[in-house]
Amino acid sequence: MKLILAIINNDDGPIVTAQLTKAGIFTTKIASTGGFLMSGNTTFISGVEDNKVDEVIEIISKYSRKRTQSAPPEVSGFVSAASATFPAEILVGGGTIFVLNIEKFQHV
Ligand code: 2BA
Repeated sequence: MKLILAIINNDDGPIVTAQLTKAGIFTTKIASTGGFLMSGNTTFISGVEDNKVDEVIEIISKYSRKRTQSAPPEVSGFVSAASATFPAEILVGGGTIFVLNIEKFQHV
């Protein structure tokens, strides 16, 4: 069994939730904040059988769009100090997905 943690854009949260549920995947959504842009994103937690991992990744990939986001002034300042060629528009997403082994799962 695996634990999937997936961080996606808030705007894609509802469609990803709907599609995971439609596919019979149990999931928990957590409101999270990106450390770099300091803006809200959505983190999904799903415990799934090994043979479901690829399907979950496929759904998240399909419904999480890449988008550019303007860096807020504090990040732009850091960015331009770090490198003159770094854009103030930052490419975010689609999804950032981690797959972890589950040692034990109990639903009591
Ligand atoms: P944020 O940390 O707000 O990052 C937003 C976007 O800013 C990132 O998009 C990436 O394009 C850029 N970025 C992040 N950290 C950077 C840095 N130190 N220097 C330059 N650019 C940086 P994504 O890579 O698509 O990440 C979207 C969100 O996923 C992140 O929001 C964060 O909440 C999460 N994330 C991404 N990679 C992660 C990781 N290795 N561990 C934990 N969370 C991660």
